[in-house]
Amino acid sequence: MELADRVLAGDVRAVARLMRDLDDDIPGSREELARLHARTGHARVVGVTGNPGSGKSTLTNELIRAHRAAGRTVGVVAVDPSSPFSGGAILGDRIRMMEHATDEGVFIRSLATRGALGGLSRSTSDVVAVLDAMGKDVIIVETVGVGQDEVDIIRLADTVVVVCVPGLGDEVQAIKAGIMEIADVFVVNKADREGADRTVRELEMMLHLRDQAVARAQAERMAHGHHAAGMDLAPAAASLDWEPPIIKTVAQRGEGVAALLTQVDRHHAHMEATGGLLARRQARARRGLLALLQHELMRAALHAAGGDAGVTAMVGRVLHRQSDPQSEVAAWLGRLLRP
Ligand SMILES: Nc1nc2c(ncn2[C@@H]2O[C@H](COP(=O)(O)OP(=O)(O)OP(=O)(O)O)[C@@H](O)[C@H]2O)c(=O)[nH]1
Ligand SMILES: [Mg+2]
Repeated sequence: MELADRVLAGDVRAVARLMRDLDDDIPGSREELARLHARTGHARVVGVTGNPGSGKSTLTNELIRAHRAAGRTVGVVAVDPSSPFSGGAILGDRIRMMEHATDEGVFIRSLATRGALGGLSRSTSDVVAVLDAMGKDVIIVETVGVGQDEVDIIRLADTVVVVCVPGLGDEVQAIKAGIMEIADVFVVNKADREGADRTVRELEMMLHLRDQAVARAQAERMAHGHHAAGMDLAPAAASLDWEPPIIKTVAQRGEGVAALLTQVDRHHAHMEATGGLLARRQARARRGLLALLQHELMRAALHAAGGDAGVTAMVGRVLHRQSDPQSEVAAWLGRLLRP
């Protein structure tokens, strides 16, 4: 039986093998993934993001438990960027999620940063696709919310949960930039600590400012009749028809997790009813297509250049003024398009 068929049959060893092959870019693994595509699109993808140590893994562990109690199967992708703050996170995640290791309804996969972060975003979407195809009802993607690359990863999700902790006004400021616009549900975890209510109020205030900014931007777009270009990669603007709820949790004790799950489910139902889910998945498919095209183009281009040695030869010619970059690239494109 082909690997893809074994994945569809729920064979966990085949699943692990395909994920590894995709990661290592083993020839044939992309074709296996392509064969799975028709069987994907059923899982709900939930992103859990927030600063290092905010309790994402502890919360994910509790979410797994709650989903399992509701009879849903769960896949988890824990993305560990090469952040100096989260050293050893993967080991920690393993330990924290150990209780689910023997549960057939749960599959957990950690991804470490290797090479470019753009690659990590592709690996993450590959893993999500495999988990989806093997029939997992819910897929949780845990990633540290710091840079643009992590924002790209979290945009794989249908629902984004942003985890904050009390007592860090600066932290709330820091998440404002990229993550704020993509948050569907806020969690103030470690609510057993002082200042949780103040953090809730700060978030409420920021949401209010955000609403005003979104309304202004929408009015401006209307006034200018602006339409997104076909290759536009910008995220869909936050919508005003969903007010992100703020949930206090003590993940360590499982407190507030039921309320969180209720809000995540409510968001999903809202997205389905309003067409937001389709729009988000459309944007995701577009990004995926373009990212794959870029990847394959670069691979083909490198091949057409004769590999690294060919590129080095071009660099030499440009460096020693025997040629210019424009002519080199024109000739290179010629070899790529008309081999
Ligand atoms: N007091 C308190 N501590 C918590 C709570 N939730 C998690 N922790 C602790 O916070 C620490 C970090 O928790 P993790 O779940 O590993 O946090 P994380 O966000 O996954 O961390 P990274 O993946 O390294 O970014 C651990 O020591 C947890 O036991 C909580 O509700 N209250
Ligand atoms: Mg973690």
